[in-house]
Amino acid sequence: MTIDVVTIFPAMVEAALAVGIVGRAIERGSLEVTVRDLRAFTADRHHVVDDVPYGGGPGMVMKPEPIFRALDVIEAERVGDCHVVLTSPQGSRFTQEVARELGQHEHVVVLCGRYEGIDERVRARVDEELSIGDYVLSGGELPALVIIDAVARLIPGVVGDEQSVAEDSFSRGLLDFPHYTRPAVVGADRVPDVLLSGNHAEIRRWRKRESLARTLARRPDLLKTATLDEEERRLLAELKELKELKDGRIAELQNGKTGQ
Ligand code: 4FV
Repeated sequence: MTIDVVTIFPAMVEAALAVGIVGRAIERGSLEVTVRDLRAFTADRHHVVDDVPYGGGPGMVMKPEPIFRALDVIEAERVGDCHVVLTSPQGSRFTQEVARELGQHEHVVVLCGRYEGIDERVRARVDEELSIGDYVLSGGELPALVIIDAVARLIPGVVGDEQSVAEDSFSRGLLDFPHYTRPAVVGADRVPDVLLSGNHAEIRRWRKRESLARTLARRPDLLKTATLDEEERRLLAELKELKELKDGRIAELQNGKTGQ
């Protein structure tokens, strides 16, 4: 898989891609990432990439021609279909599922916006617009790095232990279970005994239960789409019952307090 990143801050992107799991994946050739400086595709001696907005208003807009030239060069270089992604708050939400789908493409190009955004005519060359969340950043580079990191982790061999990818949060649509490491005791905090038991069946069951409990408490929306096995469905039913009991008890106490 190749990923081309088009940005006016190549050093920012290169720095993040030089370290960690993604950095190692690129070193090993599991993933080829090429960072393109948008200014290299300008035709004027000041390498201008932005201009004032038609219709007035604050800020600047990214000019279309340098982006078109960059896409022309990249698409000419890459044999086969290039899937062009624009990172912007107007995009559809980036998720683990989208990361999986993006990983199916041979060539992905990520356009990083800056200023108020890009000239609307560029969108005719964009296959997919992605947002990493409902907030406004100063540039599309961080979203591009988020996307590259999530996609890279799904490439076989990039994350040391495949199992950990398979068990990753969201890979099965649930929040992750709690993790512990040495020492077993910190102050008054002990690691749950089950994790020290060596009983792997019990440990797996405990992790499933914790993952479900955390998802039920923090992201019940995820339970609608999560793929649960028989044991998880049973555990979830128990947890929901417990939760109803607890909520019922809390309501009683509150009514008791207000004397209703
Ligand atoms: C963004 C987001 C984001 C908007 C204007 C770049 C900035 C600037 N991209 N998810 N949230 N982009 O805020 O993807 O051009």
